[in-house]
Formats: sequence, structure tokens, C-alpha cells
Amino acid sequence: MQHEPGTTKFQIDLRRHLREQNICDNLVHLICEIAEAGKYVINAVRTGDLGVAGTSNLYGEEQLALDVLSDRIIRKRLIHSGVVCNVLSEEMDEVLQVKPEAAGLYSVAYDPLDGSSLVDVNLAVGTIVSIYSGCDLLQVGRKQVAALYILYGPRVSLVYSVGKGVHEFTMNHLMEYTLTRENITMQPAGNIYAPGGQRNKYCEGVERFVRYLEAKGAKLRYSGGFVPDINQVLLKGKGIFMYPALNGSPDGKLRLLFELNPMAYLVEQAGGAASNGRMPILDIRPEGYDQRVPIFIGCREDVEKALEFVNEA
Ligand code: AFP
Repeated sequence: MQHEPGTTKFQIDLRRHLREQNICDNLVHLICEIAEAGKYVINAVRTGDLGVAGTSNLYGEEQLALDVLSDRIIRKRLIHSGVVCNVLSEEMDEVLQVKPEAAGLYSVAYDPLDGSSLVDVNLAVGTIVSIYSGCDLLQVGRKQVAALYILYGPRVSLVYSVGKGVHEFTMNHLMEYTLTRENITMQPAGNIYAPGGQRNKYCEGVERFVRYLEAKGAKLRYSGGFVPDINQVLLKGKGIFMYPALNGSPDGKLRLLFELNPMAYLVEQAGGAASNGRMPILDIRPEGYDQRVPIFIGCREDVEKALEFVNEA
């Protein structure tokens, strides 16, 4: 295959696949830039300093050096991409305006290294990205034009959708991505469940739902990393992840903009569902950048069953 000058096989694979989706060239470029940043993030994860950065994000969480470094790598790429209007990461205190105009540009909300506290025990972590057209980052999730995650596990994989199915690329020994799964689809129901949070703080309905799952033989699969846990449910095509409202934390833990909207977009594209217990995640109008929301996400029938238990109680 004749490579275009200045591009590697990796970009042609991903770039070519993106071009086949008949989307705007700026969006193709943006997703390729984010994918390219992933190469530097995985290098930092594998070799970087696990020490504490000595700073904290607006949630008061101490920022690990890797959080800060990953955030900087991705933000730099976005700024220099030339196609970004506004940027906001989970590690930033406020929106960064890169360009004032909106036409032909995109805004990006991202979690640079979700689960970073798991790196020092060598568990999988990931980058989660949500992309909107224009400058408004408080649009409902259904308005996303693309969503993706990069999973830094035994292998590095990138899963994306631009609204035309969900596709997985896996990084080879040359750090090039090759298409490994196309049009990923989920089964109506599954047999694994990932129960986030402390079970003794679950409301009655969620507790009864978990007992229902156990009674039907579902297996508990929970790593504490949102990206690998969702990736397992999505790629096995069966099961449900939940981080429900807890006694004392009515909004759960996970953040709408940086974690739930992009994952809900991908899972719905694969035929699954994502709800806060009352309505689809993608229909929630964000009230603020740091909004947290309870989540039930995975196979459609499993999510529907969860809602039955939650709303019955
Ligand atoms: P950290 O980024 O602080 O490690 O939290 C990871 C996370 O946001 C998400 O990746 C997990 O699904 C969730 O927290 C796990 O939370 P619990 O440890 O409370 O189950």
C-alpha cells in the first residue's frame, strides 16, 4: 500500500476508516490527533512517575503526576489541531477557549486518564472523549458528533463512533492501530454485572436488582476502572455496569460530560441503553460542567430490568 507522504500505516487505517464514514475532514483530523496523543499517554503510563503532582482538581482530588501529564499531552494536541473551539477536561478548572468562532470547529470534553489511581496497582485505565459541533459543551449528549475511548490495558485499543456504528482499533508492535472489530453490537441481555460504589449504600430497589442478577447466575465483573469495565460489557456484548445513587451521594459518582455521555453514546450506537434511573443519559440537559449522575448502562433488557426495580421501590 502506497502511504501518503508524512502519514504512517496507523493513520491511513484509522484515517481511511473514518473517511469511509463520510464525515467532515476536520472531524477525521481531530479524531486522528486524539488517537495520536494516546501513543504518548501510554508511554507516560508505562514509564512515567507515579508520584503525586502536588496539585488538585476542582473536585479536591489530588492529581497524580500521570493525570496532569496525560491531560497536558491531550490538551496540547487539541489546541494545535486547528479544528477545536472549546476544550474542557476533568482535570481543568474551566473551559479553555482555543478559537472564538464555531463554524466548522468542534468542542471536546475529555477525561485524560480515568481510573488513574489504578495505575500503581497495574490495572487498566483509559482516556474518554466526547466531541460536539461548535462551541457549546453543555449540549445534551445526544448532540455529540463523536465519542471514543482509548483503553490502556494488556493491549492498547481505541473504540469510536461517529454515529454510524461502533468500531475498535488495536495498537500493534509498531504503535499502529489496526481495525479489529467493526459494527460492534450488544445482545439484548447478558450475564455479567459491574456494581459500582458501596453496596451497603444502595437503595432498596438497586439492592433487589443485584439480588435478582445473582439469583439468575450473573457473574460480578468489576475492576474499578470505568473504561475497562464498560469495554468488557460492550465488547462481550452482554451485561450491565451501574454506579447508582448511593445513600449520601444521590448523584452517584460518575460525571455526565466526561464519562457518561461519551460511553452512553457508544453503547446506544451498539444497540444498548444508558439511563440515570429515570431517563436516557443522552437526553439529560447538563446543568454544569461537573455534574454527576447515577448510571445504569449496558444491554437494553438489563437496563430496563434495573429501571423496573429502581422505580418500583
Ligand atoms: P479514579 O479516577 O479516582 O480512580 O476513579 C475511577 C472512577 O471514576 C471510574 O473509573 C470507576 O468506574 C469509579 O471511579 C470507581 O469508583 P469506586 O471505586 O467508588 O467503585
